[in-house]
Amino acid sequence: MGKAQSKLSQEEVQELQKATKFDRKELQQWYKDFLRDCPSGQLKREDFHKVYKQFFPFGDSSSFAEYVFHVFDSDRSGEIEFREFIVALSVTSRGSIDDKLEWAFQLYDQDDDGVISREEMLCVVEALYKMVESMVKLPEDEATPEKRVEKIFNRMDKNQDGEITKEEFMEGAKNDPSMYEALCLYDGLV
Ligand SMILES: [Ca+2]
Repeated sequence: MGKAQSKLSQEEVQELQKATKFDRKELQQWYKDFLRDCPSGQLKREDFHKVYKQFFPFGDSSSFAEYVFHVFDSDRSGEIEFREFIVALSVTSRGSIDDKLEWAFQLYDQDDDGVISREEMLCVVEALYKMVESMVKLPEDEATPEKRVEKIFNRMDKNQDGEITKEEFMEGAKNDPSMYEALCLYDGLV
């Protein structure tokens, strides 16, 4: 996106219309709001963390916010540019089930190697629990992060090799609404 100009150019709008489910007017409005909050045109890591703190004042949101930040920051520049912001927002607010699952997969697959290991999932679930546990009542079989990860792996890791591939992830979540709920953490969290 480069320098923060006050409006999106014609080409930028056209390009973002292709990349998102927002129309021209919505894009310009979001851009205006984004610039008001981030005059430099980039959303910084600390500010992203602050937003989570506001929403989850009773828990520790720092680790979870970092995982979500990592997904937003798709070019790994350490800051969220408007394009990254609006593309992620489009997926989380208007995306199809597949879009949302792809997004959730990226959240868990922290090293981007195309599979989710137990450790990766445990890190994200631990971060989630630290953030929300004072606010939600968890069922007995999800009482700890370990239990929840066990439950997810038991259902999704079909060949039991200790890793969940994208196919296993997409299929498992689509065939089991409770898994979809459990995995698409961002519903209301992003
Ligand atoms: Ca970036």
